[in-house]
Amino acid sequence: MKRVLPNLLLRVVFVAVLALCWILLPDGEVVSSSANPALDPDERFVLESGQATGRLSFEILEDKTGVHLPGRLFFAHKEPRDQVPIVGRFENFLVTASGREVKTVPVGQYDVYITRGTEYTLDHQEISIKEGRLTHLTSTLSPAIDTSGFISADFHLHLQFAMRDGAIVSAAEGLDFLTATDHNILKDYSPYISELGLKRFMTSVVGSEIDTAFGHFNSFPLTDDRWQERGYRHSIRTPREFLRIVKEDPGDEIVQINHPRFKNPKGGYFNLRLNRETSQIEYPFFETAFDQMEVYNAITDREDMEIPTYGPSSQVDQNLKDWFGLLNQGIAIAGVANTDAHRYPGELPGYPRNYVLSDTDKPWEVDPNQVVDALKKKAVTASLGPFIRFSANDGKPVGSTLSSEGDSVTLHVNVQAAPWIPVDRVQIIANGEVLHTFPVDASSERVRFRQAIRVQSGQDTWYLVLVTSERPWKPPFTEFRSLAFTNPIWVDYDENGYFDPIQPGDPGWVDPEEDQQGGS
Ligand SMILES: [Ca+2]
Ligand SMILES: [Ca+2]
Ligand SMILES: [Zn+2]
Ligand SMILES: [Zn+2]
Repeated sequence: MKRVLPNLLLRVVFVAVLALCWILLPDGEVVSSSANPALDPDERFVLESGQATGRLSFEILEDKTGVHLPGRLFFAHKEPRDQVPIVGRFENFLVTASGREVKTVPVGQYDVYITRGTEYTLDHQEISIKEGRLTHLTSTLSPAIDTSGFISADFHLHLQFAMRDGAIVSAAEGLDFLTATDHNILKDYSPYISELGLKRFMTSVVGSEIDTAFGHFNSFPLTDDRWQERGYRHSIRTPREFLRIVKEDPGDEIVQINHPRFKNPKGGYFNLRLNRETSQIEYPFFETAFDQMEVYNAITDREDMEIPTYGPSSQVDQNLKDWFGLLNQGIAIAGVANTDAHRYPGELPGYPRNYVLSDTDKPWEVDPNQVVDALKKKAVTASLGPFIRFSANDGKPVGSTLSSEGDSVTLHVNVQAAPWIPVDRVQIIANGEVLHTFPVDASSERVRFRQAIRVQSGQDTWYLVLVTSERPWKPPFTEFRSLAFTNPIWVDYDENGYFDPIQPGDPGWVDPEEDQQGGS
Protein backbone atom coordinates (compact mmCIF):
# COMPACT_ATOMS: atom_id res chain seq x y z
CA MET A 1 0.00 0.00 0.00
CA LYS A 2 2.81 2.41 0.91
CA ARG A 3 4.31 2.38 -2.57
CA VAL A 4 1.04 2.87 -4.39
CA LEU A 5 0.48 6.45 -3.36
CA PRO A 6 3.83 7.95 -4.50
CA ASN A 7 3.54 5.98 -7.75
CA LEU A 8 0.08 7.34 -8.33
CA LEU A 9 1.23 10.88 -7.53
CA LEU A 10 4.12 10.54 -9.94
CA ARG A 11 1.76 9.43 -12.68
CA VAL A 12 -0.66 12.27 -12.02
CA VAL A 13 2.18 14.79 -12.19
CA PHE A 14 3.51 13.21 -15.39
CA VAL A 15 0.10 13.32 -17.09
CA ALA A 16 -0.46 16.89 -15.91
CA VAL A 17 2.88 18.00 -17.38
CA LEU A 18 2.03 16.31 -20.66
CA ALA A 19 -1.35 18.02 -20.74
CA LEU A 20 0.27 21.37 -19.93
CA CYS A 21 2.69 20.90 -22.85
CA TRP A 22 -0.23 20.62 -25.25
CA ILE A 23 -2.00 23.63 -23.78
CA LEU A 24 1.11 25.82 -23.88
CA LEU A 25 1.87 25.10 -27.53
CA PRO A 26 0.68 28.16 -29.47
CA ASP A 27 -0.90 27.94 -32.91
CA GLY A 28 1.47 26.82 -35.62
CA GLU A 29 4.24 25.79 -33.26
CA VAL A 30 6.38 22.89 -34.49
CA VAL A 31 5.49 19.65 -32.76
CA SER A 32 7.30 16.37 -32.76
CA SER A 33 5.43 13.40 -34.17
CA SER A 34 5.18 11.75 -30.77
CA ALA A 35 1.62 10.42 -31.05
CA ASN A 36 1.33 6.71 -30.56
CA PRO A 37 -0.73 5.20 -33.38
CA ALA A 38 -1.55 2.23 -31.16
CA LEU A 39 -3.47 4.60 -28.88
CA ASP A 40 -5.17 6.67 -31.55
CA PRO A 41 -7.80 4.82 -33.59
CA ASP A 42 -7.72 7.47 -36.35
CA GLU A 43 -4.03 8.06 -36.88
CA ARG A 44 -3.24 4.79 -38.69
CA PHE A 45 -5.68 5.68 -41.49
CA VAL A 46 -4.04 9.07 -41.97
CA LEU A 47 -0.46 7.78 -41.88
CA GLU A 48 -1.26 4.90 -44.28
CA SER A 49 -2.24 7.42 -46.94
CA GLY A 50 1.41 8.55 -46.95
CA GLN A 51 0.55 12.25 -47.03
CA ALA A 52 2.39 14.93 -45.10
CA THR A 53 0.60 15.68 -41.84
CA GLY A 54 0.17 18.27 -39.15
CA ARG A 55 -1.70 18.23 -35.85
CA LEU A 56 -5.15 19.55 -35.00
CA SER A 57 -6.10 20.37 -31.42
CA PHE A 58 -9.86 20.84 -31.25
CA GLU A 59 -12.47 21.59 -28.61
CA ILE A 60 -16.26 21.53 -28.85
CA LEU A 61 -17.93 23.61 -26.14
CA GLU A 62 -21.52 24.36 -25.23
CA ASP A 63 -21.79 28.15 -25.29
CA LYS A 64 -23.64 28.85 -22.02
CA THR A 65 -22.22 26.13 -19.81
CA GLY A 66 -18.72 25.75 -21.26
CA VAL A 67 -19.19 21.98 -21.04
CA HIS A 68 -17.18 19.93 -23.53
CA LEU A 69 -19.66 18.20 -25.82
CA PRO A 70 -19.53 14.92 -27.71
CA GLY A 71 -19.74 15.92 -31.36
CA ARG A 72 -18.67 15.41 -34.91
CA LEU A 73 -16.31 17.25 -37.27
CA PHE A 74 -16.96 16.91 -41.00
CA PHE A 75 -13.98 17.74 -43.24
CA ALA A 76 -14.14 18.92 -46.87
CA HIS A 77 -11.15 20.02 -48.95
CA LYS A 78 -11.26 23.61 -50.10
CA GLU A 79 -9.67 22.34 -53.35
CA PRO A 80 -10.33 19.95 -54.99
CA ARG A 81 -13.86 19.90 -53.63
CA ASP A 82 -14.80 16.42 -54.89
CA GLN A 83 -11.83 14.66 -53.28
CA VAL A 84 -12.89 13.33 -49.88
CA PRO A 85 -10.17 13.80 -47.27
CA ILE A 86 -9.28 10.90 -44.99
CA VAL A 87 -8.89 12.22 -41.45
CA GLY A 88 -9.47 9.00 -39.54
CA ARG A 89 -11.32 5.71 -39.19
CA PHE A 90 -14.57 7.33 -40.33
CA GLU A 91 -13.17 8.79 -43.58
CA ASN A 92 -13.76 12.56 -43.52
CA PHE A 93 -15.45 12.53 -40.09
CA LEU A 94 -13.83 12.86 -36.68
CA VAL A 95 -16.08 11.95 -33.77
CA THR A 96 -15.37 12.73 -30.16
CA ALA A 97 -16.82 11.59 -26.85
CA SER A 98 -14.73 13.94 -24.70
CA GLY A 99 -15.17 17.07 -26.82
CA ARG A 100 -11.42 17.80 -26.88
CA GLU A 101 -8.74 15.87 -28.70
CA VAL A 102 -5.52 16.25 -30.63
CA LYS A 103 -5.43 14.50 -34.00
CA THR A 104 -3.04 13.93 -36.88
CA VAL A 105 -4.55 15.39 -40.07
CA PRO A 106 -3.18 15.50 -43.65
CA VAL A 107 -1.77 18.87 -44.69
CA GLY A 108 -4.36 21.02 -46.50
CA GLN A 109 -7.00 23.71 -46.47
CA TYR A 110 -10.33 22.53 -45.08
CA ASP A 111 -13.91 23.54 -44.51
CA VAL A 112 -14.81 21.95 -41.18
CA TYR A 113 -18.46 21.61 -40.13
CA ILE A 114 -18.95 20.90 -36.43
CA THR A 115 -22.29 19.40 -35.34
CA ARG A 116 -24.03 17.59 -32.52
CA GLY A 117 -27.23 16.45 -34.23
CA THR A 118 -30.33 18.39 -35.17
CA GLU A 119 -30.96 19.95 -31.74
CA TYR A 120 -27.80 22.05 -31.89
CA THR A 121 -26.44 24.86 -34.02
CA LEU A 122 -24.04 24.00 -36.85
CA ASP A 123 -20.61 25.62 -36.81
CA HIS A 124 -18.49 26.15 -39.94
CA GLN A 125 -14.79 26.96 -39.76
CA GLU A 126 -11.97 27.17 -42.29
CA ILE A 127 -8.67 25.75 -41.15
CA SER A 128 -5.24 25.20 -42.56
CA ILE A 129 -3.11 22.22 -41.52
CA LYS A 130 0.62 22.78 -42.09
CA GLU A 131 3.27 20.10 -42.10
CA GLY A 132 4.55 19.29 -38.61
CA ARG A 133 2.63 22.16 -37.05
CA LEU A 134 -0.22 22.41 -34.58
CA THR A 135 -3.51 24.11 -35.51
CA HIS A 136 -6.17 24.97 -32.93
CA LEU A 137 -9.91 24.84 -33.50
CA THR A 138 -12.42 25.91 -30.86
CA SER A 139 -16.05 25.38 -31.75
CA THR A 140 -18.97 26.67 -29.73
CA LEU A 141 -22.36 25.05 -30.20
CA SER A 142 -25.64 25.98 -28.57
CA PRO A 143 -28.95 24.19 -28.20
CA ALA A 144 -31.00 25.53 -31.12
CA ILE A 145 -34.39 24.21 -30.06
CA ASP A 146 -36.16 23.58 -26.76
CA THR A 147 -37.05 19.88 -26.43
CA SER A 148 -37.72 19.97 -22.68
CA GLY A 149 -40.14 17.26 -21.62
CA PHE A 150 -38.95 14.95 -24.40
CA ILE A 151 -35.91 12.73 -24.94
CA SER A 152 -34.48 11.82 -28.35
CA ALA A 153 -34.22 8.21 -29.47
CA ASP A 154 -33.47 6.24 -32.61
CA PHE A 155 -35.26 2.87 -32.34
CA HIS A 156 -33.37 1.05 -35.08
CA LEU A 157 -29.59 0.92 -34.74
CA HIS A 158 -27.30 -1.88 -35.91
CA LEU A 159 -23.97 -0.04 -35.67
CA GLN A 160 -22.02 -2.98 -37.09
CA PHE A 161 -18.59 -1.85 -35.94
CA ALA A 162 -16.74 -1.68 -32.61
CA MET A 163 -19.31 -1.17 -29.84
CA ARG A 164 -17.15 1.48 -28.23
CA ASP A 165 -17.43 3.44 -31.49
CA GLY A 166 -21.18 2.77 -31.59
CA ALA A 167 -21.51 4.58 -28.27
CA ILE A 168 -19.26 7.45 -29.43
CA VAL A 169 -21.06 8.12 -32.72
CA SER A 170 -24.51 7.95 -31.09
CA ALA A 171 -23.44 10.51 -28.48
CA ALA A 172 -21.72 12.63 -31.14
CA GLU A 173 -25.01 12.80 -33.08
CA GLY A 174 -26.80 13.94 -29.93
CA LEU A 175 -29.00 10.95 -29.12
CA ASP A 176 -30.29 10.78 -25.53
CA PHE A 177 -31.37 7.14 -25.76
CA LEU A 178 -29.44 4.50 -27.71
CA THR A 179 -31.59 1.52 -28.69
CA ALA A 180 -29.38 -1.41 -29.70
CA THR A 181 -31.23 -3.48 -32.31
CA ASP A 182 -28.73 -5.51 -34.31
CA HIS A 183 -29.98 -8.59 -36.17
CA ASN A 184 -31.07 -11.39 -33.83
CA ILE A 185 -28.45 -10.62 -31.16
CA LEU A 186 -28.46 -8.58 -27.97
CA LYS A 187 -25.91 -5.80 -27.51
CA ASP A 188 -25.40 -3.83 -24.30
CA TYR A 189 -23.73 -0.46 -24.79
CA SER A 190 -23.92 0.59 -21.13
CA PRO A 191 -20.35 -0.47 -20.17
CA TYR A 192 -18.99 1.62 -23.07
CA ILE A 193 -21.15 4.61 -22.13
CA SER A 194 -19.74 4.44 -18.60
CA GLU A 195 -16.15 3.89 -19.68
CA LEU A 196 -16.28 6.81 -22.13
CA GLY A 197 -17.73 9.20 -19.54
CA LEU A 198 -20.91 9.59 -21.60
CA LYS A 199 -23.45 8.89 -18.86
CA ARG A 200 -24.41 12.53 -18.53
CA PHE A 201 -25.29 12.60 -22.25
CA MET A 202 -26.88 9.26 -23.05
CA THR A 203 -28.45 6.08 -21.74
CA SER A 204 -29.06 2.85 -23.62
CA VAL A 205 -31.33 -0.16 -23.82
CA VAL A 206 -30.72 -3.69 -25.07
CA GLY A 207 -32.95 -4.82 -27.94
CA SER A 208 -32.82 -6.67 -31.23
CA GLU A 209 -34.08 -6.72 -34.82
CA ILE A 210 -35.66 -10.14 -35.10
CA ASP A 211 -36.18 -11.37 -38.64
CA THR A 212 -38.97 -13.88 -39.17
CA ALA A 213 -40.63 -15.53 -42.17
CA PHE A 214 -43.14 -12.62 -42.26
CA GLY A 215 -41.03 -9.53 -41.66
CA HIS A 216 -38.43 -7.80 -39.51
CA PHE A 217 -39.45 -6.62 -36.03
CA ASN A 218 -37.55 -4.67 -33.39
CA SER A 219 -38.12 -5.33 -29.75
CA PHE A 220 -36.71 -3.72 -26.59
CA PRO A 221 -35.88 -4.08 -23.77
CA LEU A 222 -34.92 -7.74 -24.18
CA THR A 223 -33.10 -10.08 -21.85
CA ASP A 224 -33.86 -13.50 -23.42
CA ASP A 225 -31.08 -14.19 -25.89
CA ARG A 226 -32.96 -16.76 -27.95
CA TRP A 227 -33.10 -15.38 -31.50
CA GLN A 228 -29.81 -16.30 -33.12
CA GLU A 229 -30.93 -19.56 -34.71
CA ARG A 230 -32.62 -18.89 -38.04
CA GLY A 231 -34.39 -22.26 -38.02
CA TYR A 232 -36.03 -21.40 -34.69
CA ARG A 233 -37.15 -17.95 -35.78
CA HIS A 234 -38.58 -19.17 -39.05
CA SER A 235 -40.40 -22.06 -37.38
CA ILE A 236 -42.66 -19.45 -35.76
CA ARG A 237 -45.64 -19.72 -38.05
CA THR A 238 -47.79 -16.69 -37.37
CA PRO A 239 -47.31 -13.09 -36.22
CA ARG A 240 -49.52 -13.84 -33.20
CA GLU A 241 -47.32 -16.74 -32.13
CA PHE A 242 -44.27 -14.50 -32.61
CA LEU A 243 -45.74 -11.72 -30.45
CA ARG A 244 -46.61 -14.22 -27.74
CA ILE A 245 -43.04 -15.55 -27.67
CA VAL A 246 -41.41 -12.10 -27.73
CA LYS A 247 -43.62 -10.99 -24.86
CA GLU A 248 -42.49 -13.96 -22.74
CA ASP A 249 -39.39 -11.83 -22.16
CA PRO A 250 -39.51 -10.46 -18.57
CA GLY A 251 -41.28 -7.10 -18.19
CA ASP A 252 -43.00 -4.96 -20.78
CA GLU A 253 -41.46 -4.51 -24.18
CA ILE A 254 -42.08 -2.63 -27.41
CA VAL A 255 -42.51 -4.60 -30.63
CA GLN A 256 -42.03 -2.50 -33.75
CA ILE A 257 -42.82 -3.30 -37.39
CA ASN A 258 -39.68 -2.38 -39.35
CA HIS A 259 -39.70 -1.07 -42.94
CA PRO A 260 -43.22 -2.45 -43.47
CA ARG A 261 -42.83 -2.44 -47.26
CA PHE A 262 -39.33 -3.77 -47.76
CA LYS A 263 -38.02 -4.43 -51.28
CA ASN A 264 -37.81 -8.11 -50.37
CA PRO A 265 -41.40 -9.14 -49.49
CA LYS A 266 -40.10 -11.48 -46.76
CA GLY A 267 -38.63 -8.51 -44.91
CA GLY A 268 -41.75 -6.32 -44.98
CA TYR A 269 -44.80 -7.23 -42.90
CA PHE A 270 -47.23 -5.21 -45.05
CA ASN A 271 -46.03 -6.64 -48.37
CA LEU A 272 -48.58 -9.21 -49.56
CA ARG A 273 -50.60 -8.65 -46.36
CA LEU A 274 -51.97 -5.10 -46.46
CA ASN A 275 -53.51 -3.76 -49.69
CA ARG A 276 -51.45 -0.81 -50.97
CA GLU A 277 -54.51 1.03 -52.24
CA THR A 278 -57.35 0.20 -49.87
CA SER A 279 -55.43 -0.62 -46.64
CA GLN A 280 -57.57 -3.75 -46.39
CA ILE A 281 -55.97 -6.70 -44.62
CA GLU A 282 -55.40 -9.53 -47.10
CA TYR A 283 -53.80 -12.13 -44.87
CA PRO A 284 -55.73 -14.36 -42.49
CA PHE A 285 -53.11 -14.24 -39.76
CA PHE A 286 -52.54 -10.47 -39.77
CA GLU A 287 -51.80 -9.40 -36.22
CA THR A 288 -52.51 -5.83 -35.15
CA ALA A 289 -51.14 -5.90 -31.60
CA PHE A 290 -47.80 -4.35 -32.54
CA ASP A 291 -46.85 -1.21 -30.64
CA GLN A 292 -45.35 0.88 -33.42
CA MET A 293 -44.37 0.91 -37.09
CA GLU A 294 -41.68 2.68 -39.07
CA VAL A 295 -43.42 5.37 -41.10
CA TYR A 296 -39.94 6.49 -42.14
CA ASN A 297 -36.79 4.37 -42.36
CA ALA A 298 -33.79 6.35 -43.66
CA ILE A 299 -32.32 3.38 -45.54
CA THR A 300 -35.30 1.66 -47.11
CA ASP A 301 -37.38 4.74 -47.91
CA ARG A 302 -34.94 6.53 -50.23
CA GLU A 303 -36.35 7.65 -53.55
CA ASP A 304 -33.24 6.45 -55.35
CA MET A 305 -31.09 3.73 -53.82
CA GLU A 306 -28.01 4.82 -55.84
CA ILE A 307 -28.07 8.48 -54.84
CA PRO A 308 -28.96 8.67 -51.16
CA THR A 309 -31.45 11.37 -50.25
CA TYR A 310 -33.31 11.69 -46.98
CA GLY A 311 -36.77 12.98 -46.23
CA PRO A 312 -40.10 12.90 -48.07
CA SER A 313 -40.36 10.24 -50.80
CA SER A 314 -42.97 8.18 -52.61
CA GLN A 315 -42.23 5.33 -50.18
CA VAL A 316 -42.91 7.64 -47.21
CA ASP A 317 -46.22 8.61 -48.87
CA GLN A 318 -47.13 4.91 -49.11
CA ASN A 319 -46.15 4.33 -45.47
CA LEU A 320 -48.26 7.31 -44.36
CA LYS A 321 -51.18 5.94 -46.38
CA ASP A 322 -50.78 2.49 -44.79
CA TRP A 323 -50.57 4.01 -41.31
CA PHE A 324 -53.58 6.30 -41.78
CA GLY A 325 -55.53 3.33 -43.19
CA LEU A 326 -54.83 1.30 -40.05
CA LEU A 327 -55.69 4.21 -37.76
CA ASN A 328 -59.00 4.63 -39.61
CA GLN A 329 -59.78 0.98 -38.90
CA GLY A 330 -59.18 1.60 -35.19
CA ILE A 331 -55.79 -0.15 -35.25
CA ALA A 332 -53.84 2.25 -33.07
CA ILE A 333 -50.19 1.54 -33.89
CA ALA A 334 -47.76 4.39 -33.13
CA GLY A 335 -45.78 5.85 -36.05
CA VAL A 336 -42.02 6.34 -35.61
CA ALA A 337 -38.99 7.28 -37.75
CA ASN A 338 -35.63 5.52 -37.48
CA THR A 339 -32.31 5.34 -39.28
CA ASP A 340 -31.55 1.57 -39.45
CA ALA A 341 -27.89 2.72 -39.40
CA HIS A 342 -25.43 -0.13 -40.02
CA ARG A 343 -22.21 1.69 -40.91
CA TYR A 344 -20.73 5.11 -40.27
CA PRO A 345 -20.43 7.75 -41.68
CA GLY A 346 -22.57 6.57 -44.62
CA GLU A 347 -25.57 6.10 -42.33
CA LEU A 348 -26.07 8.60 -39.52
CA PRO A 349 -27.70 7.60 -36.22
CA GLY A 350 -30.29 10.18 -35.21
CA TYR A 351 -31.18 11.35 -38.76
CA PRO A 352 -34.16 10.86 -38.14
CA ARG A 353 -34.89 10.47 -34.43
CA ASN A 354 -37.99 10.31 -32.24
CA TYR A 355 -38.98 12.48 -29.29
CA VAL A 356 -40.56 10.55 -26.44
CA LEU A 357 -42.51 12.31 -23.67
CA SER A 358 -40.40 12.06 -20.52
CA ASP A 359 -40.57 13.09 -16.86
CA THR A 360 -36.89 13.94 -17.00
CA ASP A 361 -34.62 15.70 -19.49
CA LYS A 362 -31.52 14.20 -17.87
CA PRO A 363 -30.37 11.21 -19.92
CA TRP A 364 -28.86 9.47 -16.87
CA GLU A 365 -32.27 9.51 -15.17
CA VAL A 366 -34.14 8.02 -18.14
CA ASP A 367 -35.65 4.67 -17.22
CA PRO A 368 -36.20 2.40 -20.25
CA ASN A 369 -39.46 1.21 -18.67
CA GLN A 370 -40.73 4.79 -18.67
CA VAL A 371 -39.81 5.07 -22.38
CA VAL A 372 -41.78 1.87 -23.03
CA ASP A 373 -44.79 3.29 -21.11
CA ALA A 374 -44.70 6.54 -23.09
CA LEU A 375 -44.48 4.65 -26.40
CA LYS A 376 -47.43 2.44 -25.42
CA LYS A 377 -49.36 5.71 -24.88
CA LYS A 378 -48.14 6.94 -28.31
CA ALA A 379 -46.65 9.99 -26.62
CA VAL A 380 -43.98 10.30 -29.31
CA THR A 381 -43.21 12.44 -32.35
CA ALA A 382 -40.79 11.77 -35.22
CA SER A 383 -38.17 14.21 -36.45
CA LEU A 384 -35.88 14.45 -39.43
CA GLY A 385 -34.99 18.04 -38.55
CA PRO A 386 -37.99 19.92 -37.14
CA PHE A 387 -39.31 19.26 -33.63
CA ILE A 388 -43.10 19.41 -33.19
CA ARG A 389 -44.99 20.01 -29.97
CA PHE A 390 -48.61 18.94 -30.29
CA SER A 391 -51.26 19.10 -27.58
CA ALA A 392 -54.99 19.67 -27.26
CA ASN A 393 -57.11 21.96 -25.08
CA ASP A 394 -55.42 22.52 -21.71
CA GLY A 395 -52.29 20.52 -22.46
CA LYS A 396 -53.44 16.98 -23.33
CA PRO A 397 -50.24 15.60 -24.85
CA VAL A 398 -49.69 13.84 -28.16
CA GLY A 399 -51.16 10.34 -28.01
CA SER A 400 -54.11 11.33 -25.81
CA THR A 401 -57.75 10.45 -26.30
CA LEU A 402 -60.10 13.16 -25.10
CA SER A 403 -63.78 13.97 -25.07
CA SER A 404 -64.93 17.07 -26.96
CA GLU A 405 -67.48 17.70 -24.18
CA GLY A 406 -69.90 18.92 -26.81
CA ASP A 407 -67.62 21.74 -27.90
CA SER A 408 -64.83 22.47 -30.36
CA VAL A 409 -61.32 21.31 -29.53
CA THR A 410 -58.20 23.51 -29.67
CA LEU A 411 -55.09 21.92 -31.16
CA HIS A 412 -51.82 23.60 -30.15
CA VAL A 413 -49.04 23.19 -32.73
CA ASN A 414 -45.52 24.50 -32.23
CA VAL A 415 -42.72 23.71 -34.70
CA GLN A 416 -39.07 24.48 -33.97
CA ALA A 417 -35.95 23.91 -36.03
CA ALA A 418 -32.24 24.69 -35.85
CA PRO A 419 -31.16 27.61 -38.12
CA TRP A 420 -29.62 25.22 -40.68
CA ILE A 421 -32.85 23.24 -41.13
CA PRO A 422 -35.71 24.60 -43.29
CA VAL A 423 -39.45 24.22 -42.66
CA ASP A 424 -41.72 24.92 -45.65
CA ARG A 425 -45.07 23.37 -44.81
CA VAL A 426 -47.17 22.36 -41.81
CA GLN A 427 -50.23 20.18 -42.33
CA ILE A 428 -52.98 19.05 -40.00
CA ILE A 429 -54.31 15.62 -40.89
CA ALA A 430 -57.80 14.55 -39.71
CA ASN A 431 -58.86 10.90 -40.07
CA GLY A 432 -56.25 10.54 -42.83
CA GLU A 433 -57.32 13.59 -44.86
CA VAL A 434 -55.54 16.95 -45.05
CA LEU A 435 -57.59 19.39 -42.96
CA HIS A 436 -55.25 22.42 -43.12
CA THR A 437 -52.08 23.27 -45.04
CA PHE A 438 -49.97 26.16 -43.75
CA PRO A 439 -47.06 27.37 -45.90
CA VAL A 440 -44.15 28.53 -43.72
CA ASP A 441 -41.87 31.42 -44.73
CA ALA A 442 -38.11 30.91 -44.88
CA SER A 443 -36.58 31.85 -41.54
CA SER A 444 -33.81 30.91 -39.17
CA GLU A 445 -35.87 31.69 -36.06
CA ARG A 446 -36.14 28.95 -33.45
CA VAL A 447 -39.95 28.82 -33.66
CA ARG A 448 -41.07 28.45 -37.29
CA PHE A 449 -44.76 27.95 -36.68
CA ARG A 450 -47.05 28.40 -33.71
CA GLN A 451 -50.80 28.27 -33.87
CA ALA A 452 -53.86 27.30 -31.88
CA ILE A 453 -56.34 25.68 -34.26
CA ARG A 454 -59.97 25.19 -33.34
CA VAL A 455 -61.48 22.02 -34.77
CA GLN A 456 -64.89 20.41 -34.58
CA SER A 457 -66.51 17.42 -36.23
CA GLY A 458 -69.72 15.45 -36.27
CA GLN A 459 -67.82 12.17 -35.87
CA ASP A 460 -64.91 10.91 -33.80
CA THR A 461 -61.69 12.19 -35.37
CA TRP A 462 -57.97 11.67 -34.90
CA TYR A 463 -55.61 14.55 -35.69
CA LEU A 464 -51.89 14.64 -36.33
CA VAL A 465 -49.31 17.11 -37.63
CA LEU A 466 -47.02 16.59 -40.65
CA VAL A 467 -44.10 18.96 -41.33
CA THR A 468 -41.89 18.96 -44.45
CA SER A 469 -39.46 21.07 -46.45
CA GLU A 470 -38.92 21.26 -50.19
CA ARG A 471 -35.65 23.09 -49.66
CA PRO A 472 -32.52 21.14 -48.75
CA TRP A 473 -30.68 21.66 -45.47
CA LYS A 474 -27.50 23.75 -45.33
CA PRO A 475 -24.11 22.16 -46.24
CA PRO A 476 -22.89 19.58 -45.53
CA PHE A 477 -26.47 18.20 -45.30
CA THR A 478 -27.61 19.07 -48.83
CA GLU A 479 -29.08 15.58 -49.45
CA PHE A 480 -31.57 16.11 -46.59
CA ARG A 481 -35.14 17.51 -46.70
CA SER A 482 -37.17 17.98 -43.51
CA LEU A 483 -39.77 15.42 -42.48
CA ALA A 484 -41.47 15.38 -39.09
CA PHE A 485 -44.77 14.06 -37.84
CA THR A 486 -46.60 13.51 -34.60
CA ASN A 487 -48.75 10.67 -33.40
CA PRO A 488 -52.48 11.38 -33.24
CA ILE A 489 -54.64 13.01 -30.65
CA TRP A 490 -57.96 11.13 -30.71
CA VAL A 491 -61.19 13.07 -30.06
CA ASP A 492 -64.39 11.35 -28.94
CA TYR A 493 -66.96 13.76 -30.39
CA ASP A 494 -70.05 11.62 -29.85
CA GLU A 495 -69.08 11.28 -26.18
CA ASN A 496 -69.82 7.61 -25.83
CA GLY A 497 -66.62 7.25 -23.82
CA TYR A 498 -64.31 5.82 -26.46
CA PHE A 499 -62.96 6.50 -29.93
CA ASP A 500 -65.04 5.17 -32.83
CA PRO A 501 -62.94 4.79 -35.99
CA ILE A 502 -64.51 5.82 -39.30
CA GLN A 503 -63.93 2.36 -40.80
CA PRO A 504 -64.46 0.00 -37.87
CA GLY A 505 -62.10 -2.94 -38.25
CA ASP A 506 -63.62 -5.99 -39.83
CA PRO A 507 -60.85 -7.53 -41.87
CA GLY A 508 -63.51 -9.64 -43.62
CA TRP A 509 -61.37 -12.64 -44.35
CA VAL A 510 -62.20 -16.28 -43.74
CA ASP A 511 -59.99 -18.52 -41.61
CA PRO A 512 -58.66 -20.94 -44.26
CA GLU A 513 -58.65 -23.90 -41.85
CA GLU A 514 -62.29 -23.42 -40.95
CA ASP A 515 -63.03 -22.90 -44.62
CA GLN A 516 -61.48 -26.26 -45.53
CA GLN A 517 -63.62 -27.94 -42.89
CA GLY A 518 -66.66 -26.77 -44.80
CA GLY A 519 -67.53 -23.80 -42.63
CA SER A 520 -70.00 -21.46 -44.27
CA1 LIG B 1 -42.73 -9.36 -21.54
CA1 LIG C 1 -66.85 7.88 -29.57
ZN1 LIG D 1 -34.65 -5.09 -41.37
ZN1 LIG E 1 -32.36 -3.07 -39.58
